[in-house]
Amino acid sequence: MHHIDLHLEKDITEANTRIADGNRELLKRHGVKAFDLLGAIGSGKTALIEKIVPLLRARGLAAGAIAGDVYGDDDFQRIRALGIPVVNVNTGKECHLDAHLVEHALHDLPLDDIDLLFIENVGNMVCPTDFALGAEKRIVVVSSTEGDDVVNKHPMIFRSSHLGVINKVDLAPLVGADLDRMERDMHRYHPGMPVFRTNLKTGEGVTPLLDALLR
Ligand SMILES: Nc1nc2c(ncn2[C@@H]2O[C@H](COP(=O)(O)OP(=O)(O)O)[C@@H](O)[C@H]2O)c(=O)[nH]1
Ligand SMILES: [Mg+2]
Repeated sequence: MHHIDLHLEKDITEANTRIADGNRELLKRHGVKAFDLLGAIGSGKTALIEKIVPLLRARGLAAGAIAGDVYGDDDFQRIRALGIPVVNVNTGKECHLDAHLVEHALHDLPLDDIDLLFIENVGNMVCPTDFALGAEKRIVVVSSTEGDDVVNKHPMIFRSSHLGVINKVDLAPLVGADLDRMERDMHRYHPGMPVFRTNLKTGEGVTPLLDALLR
């Protein structure tokens, strides 16, 4: 990369970080705990929201969401069907959300009525890494069907996340994925990171993850 491109990139991420800090303060003022959901297309980010919201409700906690996608409102519709406040954000050509887009979405949400906010990022394991949104924690979701070498190929996203989810454990035998290898790779890139194994079709494994989110 050219010298000038590197400077431009640094300016953009620094401006983003300033806005993310503002988002973090806004969320804190309203008592909202926010999570940035990262992972490839189809890893199970929306399914995680679908399984977690009823469990939260049973504990008397209210959820909200921001659905980030390049185009369309498929995820937005699925999340809205859960009966929680949700805002759709289309990035157009960008492969990640940024703090500015999230700032706008936050203004359209009833923050005082929300305890936990899930920000579903655009499906991608590279682009979102450098763009903080102001969330308290990042959850990275991978699935067995992406191949058990998927973690090894994407060090940065695991270094910048706080919780790991290995999803589609039911399909691991069908695709021959070694889940232990995936977990080992996560811990190699991020020692000590809590890792949860889930089947988000059935909801298996979601309660321990939820307990970790609420800690
Ligand atoms: N068999 C199985 N399918 C799953 C599981 N989790 C998600 N899916 C399916 O995988 C597809 C992609 O899930 P989705 O939540 O939309 O992924 P996203 O793109 O990360 O939001 C959907 O058809 C889900 O029903 C799982 O644990 N097992
Ligand atoms: Mg989705």
